[in-house]
Amino acid sequence: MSLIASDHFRIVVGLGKSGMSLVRFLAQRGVSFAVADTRENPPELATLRRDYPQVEVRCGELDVEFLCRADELYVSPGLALATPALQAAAARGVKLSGDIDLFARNAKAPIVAISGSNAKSTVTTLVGEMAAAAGKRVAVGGNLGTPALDLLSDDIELYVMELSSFQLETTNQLGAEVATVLNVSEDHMDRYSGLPAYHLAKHRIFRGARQVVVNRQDALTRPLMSEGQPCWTFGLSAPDFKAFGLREENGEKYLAFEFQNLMPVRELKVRGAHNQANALAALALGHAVGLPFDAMLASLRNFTGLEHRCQWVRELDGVSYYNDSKATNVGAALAAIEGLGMDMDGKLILIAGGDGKGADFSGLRDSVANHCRAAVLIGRDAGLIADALGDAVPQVRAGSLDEAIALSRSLAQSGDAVLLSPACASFDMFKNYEERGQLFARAVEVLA
Ligand code: N21
Repeated sequence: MSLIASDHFRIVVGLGKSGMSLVRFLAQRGVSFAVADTRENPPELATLRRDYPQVEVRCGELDVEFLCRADELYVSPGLALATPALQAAAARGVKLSGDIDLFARNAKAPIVAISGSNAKSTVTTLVGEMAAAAGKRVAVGGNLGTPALDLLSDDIELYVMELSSFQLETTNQLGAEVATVLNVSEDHMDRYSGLPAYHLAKHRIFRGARQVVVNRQDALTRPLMSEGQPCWTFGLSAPDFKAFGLREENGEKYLAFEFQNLMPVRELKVRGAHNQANALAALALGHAVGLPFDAMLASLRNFTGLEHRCQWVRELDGVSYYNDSKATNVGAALAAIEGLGMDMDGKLILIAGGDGKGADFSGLRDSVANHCRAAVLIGRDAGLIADALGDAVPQVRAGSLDEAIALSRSLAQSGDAVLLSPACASFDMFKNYEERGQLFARAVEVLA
């Protein structure tokens, strides 16, 4: 049974992947709706016209009068809520919502909700694998993989959802069983007025949450809580009550819960302090929804990391090549530079650049100075990164990814690693970060 009254009219604004999932959901439930997109030829238009020829579609500049025919707009994460036509409709009483709001209203199983500037895909995947290992019928998706509405099914016992700040902006009530913002560092400054607005969007994930998980090392992840609301924490320090962290015993580091060691850190197949924090965050979330430790630890032991996330590609002439195309902001690139840099004797050749989304790149400078031999800069904002790095390391500009790889190869010495960790979105040169990563890996694999 749908919770939507069928005498209402809705408009799906933005016809991307989640827009199409909204179309399928609304059509299936007999809700009357139309579709709008600011682009003349949105990506899913052909699919829509083929599968739903009766649905009215308006492409091009948004028409406020048209939008005001709806009582609710489902706004795409690709469209800024500040768009004047959306604000005008809202001022005239039209409700702004999104696919996650609709998902939350219709989900009948507990939701684990995960946001953050970085590592949300990794932690979401981990919690999903932990739940599956524990024998739960689990659905995993949202910002990664399958759009939220396509996951809805009465068979599902647990939803594990990755949610972006853009998705959360249009989410009025989530009501997660447990919610977390893993970390907050600057991103998407082309869409937000500053860090406060971005932070505010992310913290909507806590609306109606029964339990929360907090990062002890990042105060910006801490929500306002009601008295008695269960709060679990994670961090690299030794854990106290209701906390996950690291403990050392006889020179061996352990993942630990409260005063109990769970597993030696060396049994993880993924390296670096940030990956230990990710494992601890996943344990905290899984524990909050009652997953047993044995299943969770087995999943952690098996996990080898995500595609395009600091992924080893090959070794050539004593130089390892890593694809970290998923690093679309400064915080992610820092985690990779620190994580890899700490672990090796040689130095890194960093390939960075692209669409910086208005970022301040000065945070890269110290880590690059400490761990890199050189920086090879690509894309639209190469100049901004060059200025921010200053004389931290020698730097060169490349006109293409292939040229960047060739230059990196010539700069690297045996024992070094070449790391594609752009700290930028890819949209100035590629379809998305996946394409950027695939082209990097392919080009590296065929080096003679
Ligand atoms: O892949 C990369 O290199 C960068 C990823 C980032 O920087 O984090 N992702 O900006 C936001 C929304 C992002 C990615 C996907 C989406 C959802 C879209 C849907 C509609 C994207 C754009 C639109 C555009 S809708 C409309 N008019 C990078 C438009 C619309 O122009 S992200 O967070 O009506 O997919």
